[in-house]
Amino acid sequence: MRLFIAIRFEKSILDPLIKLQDDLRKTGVKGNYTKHENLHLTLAFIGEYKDPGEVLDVMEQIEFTPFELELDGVGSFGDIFWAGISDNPSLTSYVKRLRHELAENGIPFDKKKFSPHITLIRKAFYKDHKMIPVSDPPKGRMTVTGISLMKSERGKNGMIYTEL
Ligand code: 2AM
Repeated sequence: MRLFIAIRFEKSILDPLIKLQDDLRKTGVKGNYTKHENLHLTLAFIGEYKDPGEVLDVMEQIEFTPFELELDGVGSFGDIFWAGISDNPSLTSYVKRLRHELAENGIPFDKKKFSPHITLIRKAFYKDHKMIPVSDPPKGRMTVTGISLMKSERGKNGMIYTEL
């Protein structure tokens, strides 16, 4: 089973992200737009793993206190276009403890540095321009009250993410 650990969003964050996607589509930005129900912030990518119960047990051991999450700007990694979030020590501290506990318990995960981003478009391109045009970056905030273990499967119409 392909697994990752993520924050799922409330309307206050989803709506501005969806509005930006709609605006970019209208402007003529092409690419593989993340479906609304798939928008999330990944904290750790585990990949193929046999036992999600074991991962949930580890997650339950980690102290968690609700914290605020706020959108902040947009950016790109190559042709991946994303929305960013404000500097967030509570999130950074949680991710550090999460990854430490995964490692301690022998659960594999992608060790790339944590660069919080919300992927909005893959293979994004806009005519012959280098930059994706954004005049009004999305704004929104929410209180994160829980962290989700997600399963990822390839469906007939793209990826299907299910919370476990
Ligand atoms: P991305 O949006 O930057 O591609 C499900 O694939 C989620 O896990 C996505 O948010 C994806 O990030 C993230 N992820 C992190 N590392 C990954 C990896 N090595 N392979 C696939 N997805 C990864």
